[in-house]
Amino acid sequence: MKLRTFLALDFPPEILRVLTLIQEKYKKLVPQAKWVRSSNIHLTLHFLGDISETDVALIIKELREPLTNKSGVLAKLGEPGVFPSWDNPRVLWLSLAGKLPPLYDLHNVTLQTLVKNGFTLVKRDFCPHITLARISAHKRSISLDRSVINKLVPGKGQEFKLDKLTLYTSKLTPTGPIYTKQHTFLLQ
Ligand code: 3AM
Repeated sequence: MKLRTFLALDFPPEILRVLTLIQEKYKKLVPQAKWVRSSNIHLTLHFLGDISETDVALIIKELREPLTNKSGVLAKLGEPGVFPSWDNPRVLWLSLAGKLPPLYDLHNVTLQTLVKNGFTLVKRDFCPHITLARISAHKRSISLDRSVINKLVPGKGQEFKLDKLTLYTSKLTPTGPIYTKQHTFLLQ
């Protein structure tokens, strides 16, 4: 059986609550969007696609050593953004702010381990983002006013630590994806 797999950083519960409040504010502006439920919010580092159970176990084994004593990421919530463009938004997200070099380091270290073990990854520049909502391609295209969306983000906010890196598998269902934690690596 193949497992749809990705590697992501988990947010502390207090930040998930802040993200839910931000989603509530946005809901009035973008009623047609599908909102990511708080238990499903994370920061994706790598999407591996469908891989075997043996490969899931191999990744957990191979990441253990490079992640030993790795620093977590001290971050703040950043600004809102969309993929692919404000004229045709499909994904509404928040960026991360703060001291981000450890985040890029984690991205690189995990990338090198995955590539060394023969995994194929989507070749995109790493654009760290927290997906808040998705607008289905079946829905009529809408345009979002960047300045209005920007106004709803609460100031700079508190600093928090991302110190849990989890290998997830994801089952797609008509009511949304079901994510299962396969293993969590604790960072310093
Ligand atoms: O919620 P985010 O954006 O952080 O977008 C998907 C999600 O990340 C991404 O993997 C995470 C868990 O589903 N994802 C899904 N399909 C993808 C693909 N084909 C993908 N990323 C790249 N390529």
